[in-house]
Amino acid sequence: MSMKNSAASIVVIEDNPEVLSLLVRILERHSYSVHQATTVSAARELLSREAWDLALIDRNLPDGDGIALCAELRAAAPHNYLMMLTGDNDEDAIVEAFNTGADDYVTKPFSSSELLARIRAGLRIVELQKKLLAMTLMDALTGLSNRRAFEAELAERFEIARRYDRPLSLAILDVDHFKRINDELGHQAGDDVLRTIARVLSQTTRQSDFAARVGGEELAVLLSETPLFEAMQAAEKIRHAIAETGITISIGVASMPHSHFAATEEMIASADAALYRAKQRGRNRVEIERRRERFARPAAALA
Ligand code: GH3
Ligand code: MG
Ligand code: MG
Ligand code: MG
Repeated sequence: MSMKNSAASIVVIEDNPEVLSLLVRILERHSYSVHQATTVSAARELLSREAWDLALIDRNLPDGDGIALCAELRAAAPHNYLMMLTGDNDEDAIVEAFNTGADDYVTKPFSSSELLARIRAGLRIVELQKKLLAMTLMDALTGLSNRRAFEAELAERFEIARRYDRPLSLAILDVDHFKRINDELGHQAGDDVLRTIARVLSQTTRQSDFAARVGGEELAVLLSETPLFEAMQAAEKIRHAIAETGITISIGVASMPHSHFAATEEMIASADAALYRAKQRGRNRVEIERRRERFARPAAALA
């Protein structure tokens, strides 16, 4: 999402047609993307459907109170900016609005230049919050997603794959003898290697794949709509592309519906076990999980 004025999305919730068209005109003239609703229920529907940054909310609406809507939106959209714009300038109403979730409160009649200045100030906060949120999901060294982002993404994709019975694969990558690289060339060179691997990984994976740095020298790729055989081919392509740079990695792959995983932890454990085998069998190779049946075999049969 762009941080520019031109792309900021503002929702105007106002039942008075004159006020509504005036607001829309002012905002559009300042290049905001504007959506409008004239009732609480239409606003609810619109705000859950559209991506938006800031809402301008009237108090007296035909089917409800804008302050109550404000409280509702605060819970659903903690990072968006909520501005009351109402003729009600009663002190108790103002305090109530702020207490239940409003970020600003402007009374009618309003000055359009002051309103626009308040909107710009509000959008600065929205921007900052977006940047902070992005930082909590990004790995600073490589620019890839971090472990926290990976866990959230895996949970979401795993749920979708299970619910709709779609294939999903997970590849876990680990740099071979990385300790040696650090010991012989220094920690800085080690960091450069990780950045190179991240770049190659981004270049060799699809837009719909999700790559992350999940540990010191461990990375993971989620491949949606990708069954085991295709995931192996993708992993082999990644392994080969990285080997071309002079460093090697080992990869473990787990896949559903090839295996039945009850939870994401099982899927990770399976890819980890495959990775461990890849290391044991000489490194610079891809190994797949052993198939997991829906029912575990008796312990004796495993020995
Ligand atoms: P293997 O092939 O079995 O994976 O051997 P390895 O040496 O890669 O594995 P090991 O787990 O023994 O060592 C991983 C090393 O990765 C340990 C640590 O020095 C290094 N490492 C972890 N995170 C970072 C990092 O952010 N930067 C750098 N430069 N090194 C890191
Ligand atoms: Mg009204
Ligand atoms: Mg490791
Ligand atoms: Mg390693």
